[in-house]
Amino acid sequence: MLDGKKVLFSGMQATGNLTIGNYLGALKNWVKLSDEYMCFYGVVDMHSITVRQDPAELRKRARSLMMLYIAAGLNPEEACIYYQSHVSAHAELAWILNCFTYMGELNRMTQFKDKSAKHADNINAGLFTYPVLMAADILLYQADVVPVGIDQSQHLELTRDIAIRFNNIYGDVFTIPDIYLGKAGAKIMSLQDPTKKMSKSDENPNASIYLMDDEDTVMRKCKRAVTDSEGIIMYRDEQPGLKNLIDIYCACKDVTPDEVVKEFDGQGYGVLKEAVGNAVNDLLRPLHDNYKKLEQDKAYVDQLIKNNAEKASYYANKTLRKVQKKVGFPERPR
Ligand code: ATP
Ligand code: LTN
Repeated sequence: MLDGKKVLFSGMQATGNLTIGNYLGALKNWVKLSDEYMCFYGVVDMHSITVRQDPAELRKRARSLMMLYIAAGLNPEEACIYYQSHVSAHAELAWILNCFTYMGELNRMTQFKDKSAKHADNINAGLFTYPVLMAADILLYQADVVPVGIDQSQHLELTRDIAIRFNNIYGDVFTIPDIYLGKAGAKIMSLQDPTKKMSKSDENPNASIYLMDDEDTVMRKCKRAVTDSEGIIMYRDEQPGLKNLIDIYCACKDVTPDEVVKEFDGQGYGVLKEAVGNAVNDLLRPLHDNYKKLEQDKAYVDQLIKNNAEKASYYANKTLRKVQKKVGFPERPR
């Protein structure tokens, strides 16, 4: 709780172009929950450098991500949308929490295993302690709820464990956060390999629909999506490509898989693919319009960046000071 309101925290890395997986799994829920909570949304640029980045590109992507948050429907005057690197408390709390996290716990993280396999030439300590920085993000704001895709649930569990461990030693310092998973869209799969998660860092551009793809590209990618040779529209694990298309349709239209199967009963895959393409385009159209407007208004975005960094720092520092005191750091002279 902060100022008497329940708190929501979430964030995304400024790596690569956002996909509809990011949107349906995370952003869409952020927008939906915005009114109920006091919200903090980080552009987690400090997490991004766990994988080597081109500096100019990272700066550009971070700004673009911030604008996408707003274009997707978050109100930046209500929700605190900010760059993680502008709030130094994240790094400071992460250090402290590192001292309350075990190597064995971090060794079990599947994202670390996946990313170190993918970036074998750069298995850096930041990649290993990534989840601790994520725990710091969440715990700094005393978040009650964290809406993320299902792939982040292991990190959330670890965050809870660290917070509980800390509270057991020092008393009630941190709120123990709950994960929030949306009903549909928590795991959108690759269009080219439906056994793999759709990911913004996939090398095959046809595997993902990017939020900034134009309408023709979206339709083309949907039509080319890998399905199967059964030819019957059903929602089951044995037809993963089809299941994924139905999941995308459900998440876009807020309908259930049963309803979709009924709607397309007896029709070919082509009809469903086209309907999915249209559903995605309907969803992306307003986002594209809003994004274009924001691009024109540099001063407005700059001002938000400044104001929100101050707002986030204010709340983050409150928790940080409390933690520093608890662990025994000397008081700061006033
Ligand atoms: P990368 O490929 O760089 O690891 P990513 O596409 O997996 O990135 P993240 O930045 O790790 O995306 O995730 C941002 C948010 O989007 C997280 O809440 C994550 O759970 C969610 N998310 C990412 N991919 C998907 C997906 N395919 N389906 C549902 N949610 C997803
Ligand atoms: N690891 C997350 C991004 C992230 C995050 C967070 C999400 C960093 N800090 C705090 C929720 C809360 C990911 O999506 N890959």
